[in-house]
Amino acid sequence: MSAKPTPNQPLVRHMYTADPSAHVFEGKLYIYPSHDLDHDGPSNDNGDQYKMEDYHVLSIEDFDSPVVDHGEALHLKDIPWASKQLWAPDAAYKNDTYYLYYPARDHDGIFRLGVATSQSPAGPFTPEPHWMEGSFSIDPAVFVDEDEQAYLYFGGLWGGQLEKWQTGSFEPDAAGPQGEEPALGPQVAILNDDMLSLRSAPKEIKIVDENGAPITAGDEDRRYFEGPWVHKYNGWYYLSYSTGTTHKLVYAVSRDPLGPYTFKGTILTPVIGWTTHHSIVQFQEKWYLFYHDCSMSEGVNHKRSVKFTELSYNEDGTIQTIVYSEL
Ligand code: FUB
Repeated sequence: MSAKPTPNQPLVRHMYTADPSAHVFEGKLYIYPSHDLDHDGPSNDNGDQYKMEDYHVLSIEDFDSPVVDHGEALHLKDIPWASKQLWAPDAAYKNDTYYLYYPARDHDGIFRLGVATSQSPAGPFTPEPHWMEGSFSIDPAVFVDEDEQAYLYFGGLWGGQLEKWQTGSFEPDAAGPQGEEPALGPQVAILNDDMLSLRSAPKEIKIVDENGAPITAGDEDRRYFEGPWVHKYNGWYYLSYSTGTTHKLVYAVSRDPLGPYTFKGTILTPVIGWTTHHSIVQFQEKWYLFYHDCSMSEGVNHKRSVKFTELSYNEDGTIQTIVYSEL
């Protein structure tokens, strides 16, 4: 048990948590974060500092009750195909089953996406023996639409290896596009009804500006880096993500879950810490942004803490920018 959930304060203080994916299941708010570990190992652009080995599921019944840590929901040692780095997960519900989606490096050091199942949103989760065929890179986010069709969004640059898959196979030395070239978008795949496999090969999502021109690789304030999240509001699909090097959470909108998406603006200005990663959820009539920062560790990049804050829309459907320094 932890203290009551307080906006813009660490959700829990007994461990470091990051990359929160929040969902309402069975009337409660469930949060699926990464679990940051402390260590003295290297810190680099390859993400070696993010050494996570397990997942804990957190839940909030209401804002007057303590946050519950449901304990270890899945551990690296129980996943036959994975060697290290259980990075940002997500969860979904369908077929009377809860699904936990997660990235990890396989035994060749290549990031893949795995899935595990449970009868409870709190886990524990039983992993499938192999990664999801056709998957690669990191940061899975699953959106189940009103018609029950599920979509898997994923992908992250640099340590997340997205730029190494531009030919359709893994090219260890491949660099991403530069300057005026179109930036790489996240990937999307339609999931089969079993929620365990991809119906179609993943496709890149196009993100364009207000004139329909692709966001370019050099446009680091707007280009996709990692951490996709899709939610629906008033019939529009909102794709939000981290810009990586400029440390913003931004969003783009579309009438089609597969895109193209038109860039709209900034959701959250840079937090303390290099990474910024989020989810957006409606709970008890209000909308919330779950995010993380490194305030509890006074700026140590791999010791992060999940927080939440209220999120508001303008009448025209745009999201009001949240200024981190004012929180
Ligand atoms: O937590 C490890 C990685 O850092 C995530 O997968 C990225 O989104 C970034 O938050």
